[in-house]
Amino acid sequence: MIQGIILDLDGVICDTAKFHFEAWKRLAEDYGYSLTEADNEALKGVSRVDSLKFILQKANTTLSSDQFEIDLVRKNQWYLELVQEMDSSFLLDGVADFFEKAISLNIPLALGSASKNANLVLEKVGLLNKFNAIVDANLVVNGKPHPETFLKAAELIQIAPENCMVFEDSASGVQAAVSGKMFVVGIGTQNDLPLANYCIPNLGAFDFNTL
Ligand code: B16
Ligand code: MG
Repeated sequence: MIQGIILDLDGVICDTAKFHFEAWKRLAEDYGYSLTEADNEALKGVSRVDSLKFILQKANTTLSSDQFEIDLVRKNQWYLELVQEMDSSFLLDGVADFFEKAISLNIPLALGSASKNANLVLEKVGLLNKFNAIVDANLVVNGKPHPETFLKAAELIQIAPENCMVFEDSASGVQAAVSGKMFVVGIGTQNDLPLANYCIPNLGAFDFNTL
């Protein structure tokens, strides 16, 4: 029986994936590599450090550890410039109604994101005070696909993992929720997210009667 809901951020609540892509693409150009849409898909839900490692591998280049740190900061600064423009109009379809419905049903809500910028993004889109718990990359040691992010979120809302439903748009995030023994609703297609229990295009398509 589902008693708690855990939501991913980028790609589930708001379309920040396009901002991550823009910032990574700008950085990859410095390495002479043109980031592709397929790379963007692969980078969803992947931590900042692992994303840079992936891009360096694609670009067939390496960086000194100092330059690696510098480039992580450069990418994040470009990303944050784009985030500054955000407001509630950046919420994906159906998100506002989803929150209204879940809160009216008294279902505990947690965030489970791989981002270190989650609090800022939630504040920009006006959802920061709607969560019972927020777990982001600042609070965990092991990022997705490890289940720690979602297990920590379940612990904070005091719901057993098997009674949690996770909404997630990335393959690594779906894997994390499956490893945590949670029910996973994929945001996207079953083709991209074969391990999800089922998929819907956005939170607006979720039917609370199925809980
Ligand atoms: P940051 P999510 C993930 O967030 C993004 O999908 C991924 O593209 C990004 O690299 C990662 O957060 C780290 O983000 O650089 O802001 O710490 O989808 O798990 O909410
Ligand atoms: Mg995501």
